[in-house]
Amino acid sequence: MASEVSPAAPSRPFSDRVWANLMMLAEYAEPDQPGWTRRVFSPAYLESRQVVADLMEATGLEVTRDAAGNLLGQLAGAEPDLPALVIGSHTDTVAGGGRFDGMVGVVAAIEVARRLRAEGTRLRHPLRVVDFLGEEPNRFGLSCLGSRAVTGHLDPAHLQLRDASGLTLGEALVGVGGQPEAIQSARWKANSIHGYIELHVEQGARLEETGRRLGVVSGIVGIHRVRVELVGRPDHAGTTPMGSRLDAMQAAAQVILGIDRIGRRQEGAEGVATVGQIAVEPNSPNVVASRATLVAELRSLDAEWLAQGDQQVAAQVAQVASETGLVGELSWLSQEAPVACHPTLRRLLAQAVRELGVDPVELASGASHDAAHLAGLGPMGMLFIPSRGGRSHCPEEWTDPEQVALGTAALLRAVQVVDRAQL
Ligand code: HGY
Ligand code: MN
Ligand code: MN
Repeated sequence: MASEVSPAAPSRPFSDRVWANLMMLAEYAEPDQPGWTRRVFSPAYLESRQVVADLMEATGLEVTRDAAGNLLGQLAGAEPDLPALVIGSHTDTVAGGGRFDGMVGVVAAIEVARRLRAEGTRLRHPLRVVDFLGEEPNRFGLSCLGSRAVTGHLDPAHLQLRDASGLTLGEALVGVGGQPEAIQSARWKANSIHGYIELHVEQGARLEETGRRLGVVSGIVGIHRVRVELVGRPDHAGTTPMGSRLDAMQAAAQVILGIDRIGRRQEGAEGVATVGQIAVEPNSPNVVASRATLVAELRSLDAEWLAQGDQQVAAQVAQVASETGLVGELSWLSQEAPVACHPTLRRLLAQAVRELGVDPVELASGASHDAAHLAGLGPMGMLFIPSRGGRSHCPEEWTDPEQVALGTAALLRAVQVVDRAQL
């Protein structure tokens, strides 16, 4: 792990500096985890965020941390009474994650602020650069912590969520400089932003497949996450006849296949369904499993598809429980609706991209983002740069340096265009 802060020197060319900062940030990884893991609340995350704060400060931004642990850097505008134009993303990763998902948006946003200052360009609106706390799912079962908080949707009840060790989310927040008792102070007033623009890697292969270099996002999928508990009975795996078992592992296998089928149904609208997490007890080769806990998620751009999916998951679990004699329980961890990007902002982002001599493509996002929450506060738009092979949430996640540089240039142009626009 890197031990000292080394913001890349201001004299470096624009593209080199963004890349250098990205690679420098990647050094702050959890040593005992695969890939470039830097999960929210980990020591590596804490260290890396100090680096981000130092980068913001070195750029001349006024740096603050709010009660939700968000890191904010503000650049004054020429008309200080105008609402802020907000840019940013997140710097936490999934376990075994990569170096680009989230980080590109934060590092590029800082670079945009640096460029504006270096060129002596003063925006009309204040520019707010944000590194939102914990966008990825975490051990408390709630993602997008920081962006939920600024929209007022991180509730006292959420702060009582516990991890496996019994620690509450509120207690964990204290560890990253948050103040759970003052969580509502992190909330931004309605209509207090001019707009929000997030640059992100696509995490899919559309750009690469169509040979396009920049994408303007049309909308972001909704995600419904549900925890399924299947409770059976522990028994000796050698002496208990097959017909006398209450086997939670076997029931879990049926539920997993059932949820996969739900994702494969294509009735007009499309979606995906995934069981990406499972824990079994006692997790021993010679004991029939007594309990299985799965977390499944459904994603779609279609709210109706998601609503039907919820019902089908519930029916699936009920059927498996009744056929196997186990107890099956469901609890929805989150039900986020699909979100459309702001039409005017979409048009302006496309215009900004064209001004760079690049033809943008419009595409939907199958990944979710802090932007989906920010849409509740004002106009929201996103720019995508390519992900090699469409790979993401894995160590191989990759975007070429020139693509990162082009994305940063597009973000800068977009900020300048949107600053002057009436949204
Ligand atoms: O899960 C997502 O879509 C995002 O990468 N956090
Ligand atoms: Mn992600
Ligand atoms: Mn992300």
